[in-house]
Amino acid sequence: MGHQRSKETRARNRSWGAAWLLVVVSGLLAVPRSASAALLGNPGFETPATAPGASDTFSAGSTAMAPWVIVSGSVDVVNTGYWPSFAGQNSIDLAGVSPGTISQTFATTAGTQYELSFRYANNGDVLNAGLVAKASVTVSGSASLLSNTITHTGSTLANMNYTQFTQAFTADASSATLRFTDTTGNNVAGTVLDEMSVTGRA
Ligand SMILES: [Ca+2]
Repeated sequence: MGHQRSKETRARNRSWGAAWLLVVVSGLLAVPRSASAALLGNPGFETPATAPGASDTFSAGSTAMAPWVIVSGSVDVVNTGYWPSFAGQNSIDLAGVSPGTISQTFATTAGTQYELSFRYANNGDVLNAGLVAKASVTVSGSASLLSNTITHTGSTLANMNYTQFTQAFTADASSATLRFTDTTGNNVAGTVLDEMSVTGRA
C-alpha cells in the first residue's frame, strides 16, 4: 500500500511540474510585444518649441508640428506659461484663427487591438468663459475604426481641468490615420489637446 501511494505522489508531482511549466511558458508568450512602442510622433506637441507664455499660430501647409499634418484651418501651439499644459511645455488649441483639422498616420498590424488615449480641455482664456469646445476624433484604416465627438467646458487659465479620453480600436491595415477636427464654431477658441498615445494591446 505504502509503495503504491508513493508512486501516485510521484505521478502527481510530475503532473504539477508540467502544469507549472505551462504557466511559465504562457506567461512569457503573454508579454505584450509593442505595448511600450511609441506609435505617434510628437505626441505631446512639444515641437515646435515655444517661448515662455507665448502662443504661436500655424496654418494648413505648415510642417512645424510634424509628423502631425495641419490638414485645414489653423491651430495654436500654446506654452504652459499661458495656460497649463497637461504635460511638458506645450498643448494646442485646435482653433487657431480658424477651426483646425490635424491628422497623423502611423503603422499598425491588421487584426491587432490598440488603445488611443489623450487629454483634452477647452480654450480657458478669460474672454471665453462658458465656451463649450467640441471636436470630432476619428481613426481610419481601410475602414472607419473609431469615430467619436468630445465636448469640454469649464477650463480656466488657472485650472484647465483636463479630461482623459481612452478608446480601443482594431486595426484593419498596415497603417491608420488619427484625425481631429474642431467643431466648436468659434474661430479663435476651441478644443485643447495634449499627451496623445496609441499603444498596442497584443
Ligand atoms: Ca505637451
